[in-house]
Amino acid sequence: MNVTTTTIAAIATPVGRGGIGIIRLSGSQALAVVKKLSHKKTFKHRYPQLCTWKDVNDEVIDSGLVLYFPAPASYTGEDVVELQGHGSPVLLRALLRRCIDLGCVPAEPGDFTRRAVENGCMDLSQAEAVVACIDAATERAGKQAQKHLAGMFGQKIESLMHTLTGVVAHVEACLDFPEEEIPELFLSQLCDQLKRDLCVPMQALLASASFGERLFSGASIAIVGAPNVGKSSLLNLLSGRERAIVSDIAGTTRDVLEVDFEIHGIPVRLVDTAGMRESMDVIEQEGVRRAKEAADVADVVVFLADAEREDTWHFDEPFDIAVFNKIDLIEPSKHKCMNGISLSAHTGEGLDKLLNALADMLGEKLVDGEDVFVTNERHRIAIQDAEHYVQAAMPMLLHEEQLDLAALELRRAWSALGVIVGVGDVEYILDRVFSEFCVGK
Ligand SMILES: Nc1nc2c(ncn2[C@@H]2O[C@H](COP(=O)(O)OP(=O)(O)O)[C@@H](O)[C@H]2O)c(=O)[nH]1
Ligand SMILES: [Mg+2]
Repeated sequence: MNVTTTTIAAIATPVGRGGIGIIRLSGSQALAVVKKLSHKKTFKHRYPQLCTWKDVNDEVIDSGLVLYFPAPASYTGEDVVELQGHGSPVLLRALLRRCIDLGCVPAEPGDFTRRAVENGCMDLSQAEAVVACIDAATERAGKQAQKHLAGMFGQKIESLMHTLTGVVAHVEACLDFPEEEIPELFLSQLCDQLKRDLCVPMQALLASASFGERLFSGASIAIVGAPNVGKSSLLNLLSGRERAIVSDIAGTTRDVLEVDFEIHGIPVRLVDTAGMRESMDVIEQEGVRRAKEAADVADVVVFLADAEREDTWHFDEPFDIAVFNKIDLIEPSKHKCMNGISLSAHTGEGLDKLLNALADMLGEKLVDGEDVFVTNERHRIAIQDAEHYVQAAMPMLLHEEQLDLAALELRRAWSALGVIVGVGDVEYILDRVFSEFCVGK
């Protein structure tokens, strides 16, 4: 159990006016504080009870529902009480002040979830998922965050750690009894197991990271190309609104224009740019400079050309996908001559193909069949580290005199993964080793 003795309190609903405003309390004094506040002696467990909350002069601050979750079956593992009052910032602040006067401490950001981790109600990856759920910009990101919150990612990591423990246990046994001959094949089988049960799944997880991380941090796509090829029309088509001015006057778009939308659930910032051309106009020149800059920092650069005008088919700067627009104007037989995606920003033909290609570029293909992805850099780096240590250990396993070094590398891999779920105790692995092995053998 947690050693923290303070009882924390905070307004749990967002700042501003709303139908309901919630204050949450957690700690051993939570119920005592609410009893004083409500002038009520008993609270049924997990049952909403209508109460009035009074200030020091016995005047009503607000009224609402009290919900009491006794320890340990609560969010934090401690006694938790929720006060569900009116969503008024003024009343909520007054109520919170009263809770503090009665002995609570104002909670720091993340304090409730931190206590949940400290009390073993969730692992660290689940705690991170709480934030991911709240921050998810698309439904698909939200669904992925829910899987992490349910512990599916943490369980995957723990199962990798469990496999590592087993292998380390075997290696340690060989080290502990050097006089005993190690059966031929035994170590190479361990090596195979490391590859099959650790490297392969870790590599699959790592492959999911580019998509998984973008699901939460978003991606940027820049549309570049000659003037008048239909860049602004494409931006409007993709975003579903008439965001950019479209005209047949070359040089209409001079500034960099951004629109947020989503592709297959990935939050995307789409950047429309000024057409690349030599211009005497200083404003347009600046537009072209900014267009190049936007392309430099974009995750994906779409080069748009006019299917009718071969002079727009060449582009000097690097790009990822070539798209030929205005195919509504040319004969279908000619579509084949163009090396890229054929599109009409006017009719929408070819849009699905373009969206699929963009999603592929953003890593969607790599998560095919994967249920849970790596969704943040911290997890990715930890898995990269673990994989690196396992790779280092494998050849050592094949040399008996390097077995102790192999065990060390594998323990490092274990610790690297432990960082994800919040266990960093190397003693733990040793306990496991001895609990799994009978010393007398
Ligand atoms: N027929 C046809 N015209 C298009 C298409 N896309 C854009 N246009 C026209 O091409 C001209 C230039 O379009 P715009 O989006 O402003 O091009 P930008 O300079 O690259 O941003 C406008 O007159 C558009 O109506 C298309 O798919 N088919
Ligand atoms: Mg334009």
